[in-house]
Amino acid sequence: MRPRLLLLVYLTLFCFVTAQAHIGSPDIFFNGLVGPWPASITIRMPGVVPGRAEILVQVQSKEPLTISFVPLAAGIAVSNAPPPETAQMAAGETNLYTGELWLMTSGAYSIDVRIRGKSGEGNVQIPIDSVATTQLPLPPMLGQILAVLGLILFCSAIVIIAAAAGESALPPDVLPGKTERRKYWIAATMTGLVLTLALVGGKKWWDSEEKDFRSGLIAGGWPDMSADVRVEGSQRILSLTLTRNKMGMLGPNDAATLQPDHGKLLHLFMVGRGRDHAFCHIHPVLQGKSSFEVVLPPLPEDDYEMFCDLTLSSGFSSTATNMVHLPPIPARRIVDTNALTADPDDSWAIDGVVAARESSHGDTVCRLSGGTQIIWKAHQSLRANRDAALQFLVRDPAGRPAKLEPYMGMMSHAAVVRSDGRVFSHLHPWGNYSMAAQMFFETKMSKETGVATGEVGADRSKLDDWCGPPPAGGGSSFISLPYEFPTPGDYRVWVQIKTGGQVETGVFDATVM
Ligand SMILES: [Cu+2]
Repeated sequence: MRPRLLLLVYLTLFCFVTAQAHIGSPDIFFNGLVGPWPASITIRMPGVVPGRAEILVQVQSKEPLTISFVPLAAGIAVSNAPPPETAQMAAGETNLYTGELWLMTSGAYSIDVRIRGKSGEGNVQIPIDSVATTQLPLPPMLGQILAVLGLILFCSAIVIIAAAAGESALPPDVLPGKTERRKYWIAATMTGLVLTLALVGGKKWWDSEEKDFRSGLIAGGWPDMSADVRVEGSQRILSLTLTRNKMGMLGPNDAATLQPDHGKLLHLFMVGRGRDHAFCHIHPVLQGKSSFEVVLPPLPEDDYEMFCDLTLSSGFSSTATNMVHLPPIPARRIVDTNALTADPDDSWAIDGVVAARESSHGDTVCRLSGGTQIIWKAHQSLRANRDAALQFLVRDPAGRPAKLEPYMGMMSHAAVVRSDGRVFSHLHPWGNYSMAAQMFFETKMSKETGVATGEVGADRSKLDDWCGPPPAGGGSSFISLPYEFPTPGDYRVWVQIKTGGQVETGVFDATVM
């Protein structure tokens, strides 16, 4: 069998859907400058390990470019990375390049995307995760073909060995006698028995291998996270404990080695299940070896879904999830001498914010209680796995374009949650990957090669406030978030911006077909 066909059979029989830092939303999107060129990059995850990731690069350039990709595994030296794959121009396109890369093992990877042209050269590290979560079923047709081929092999082996035992010593044109026929049948019976035993043993081995694989699969967020709320004085304090799960990827002391993302070890998003759909984006602080604590903002009593983004020291990023019930806000107003200090970057959206129902017929306006408006620009109907058209304009209470300020290093942070909680994604203008994981790979690259990512001809300073191409009348009040909704359904999108020193959260409801 040719190696490619063998690989295909292997993939079909024993491959698994990959997990991402985000939940139920595996593809990765990047928007930013690569060298001197503004580029939008999409990485479509293969869904299996090993598997082929598809990479699409849209570049704003009139000159011919050479675009290449290299998969860098976190645990492998950059000098041992495979040779780059060169992207091809997509048929009928003028600035869309596509290519594929094999991801051979589970773990943290970075895709090094490099663009070369007459006006310069630049590269970017886009981190991705590769972890098995689901076993793909064997297609019935392939199963039937393999069963028939197996039966042919089984019968052929018996016939060949029996013929060799009974007739191989006979001269040509001499018919087998009684002795030869007896030898023939004894050999056929023995071969049948041995092959049957081998098949039974093989089935047992296969079943145990499969059981082993299944026990390591993870269907949702990880690592395991337990949550507890206690009331101290006038504060409600949420404690989170991250523990080792079946993946064994987080040990009792590993919390201390989490990679800070925008300066925080954890980014916790809480979404109320009740009528109010209250929301917060807060940053629990490490207390001890694996526990984190945070003062809860004034969220109403309700059951809350938690989505907690973190990046491990291995460059692997993930989202831990759980539910928690918040008790009512304590009525007492006393001065707490031991009160826990809230992180100044904690933010929330509670009463006073009405979710704006997205419409593809025109702009969708979310009016915030202070008068600020976050406007989702008019776009085509939303479809799964198509550009989500998340482009927003912010206007101040007087209706003028608002001057946006960086909030934790970004011009915007956004959270996307499907109504059943099975899809969660954390977005920024640069993309939906972990910035901490990107930093991990950029550091690895510069340590091992002596060349920092983006140094080859790229003007990194331009990235600091790059938010995408602003529309007419936009400018610094405009945000573009590269993303595609992964599946049809009802979604809620929280868009966070900072203006006038105040973090504001716009809320939008959208139905994706
Ligand atoms: Cu963020």
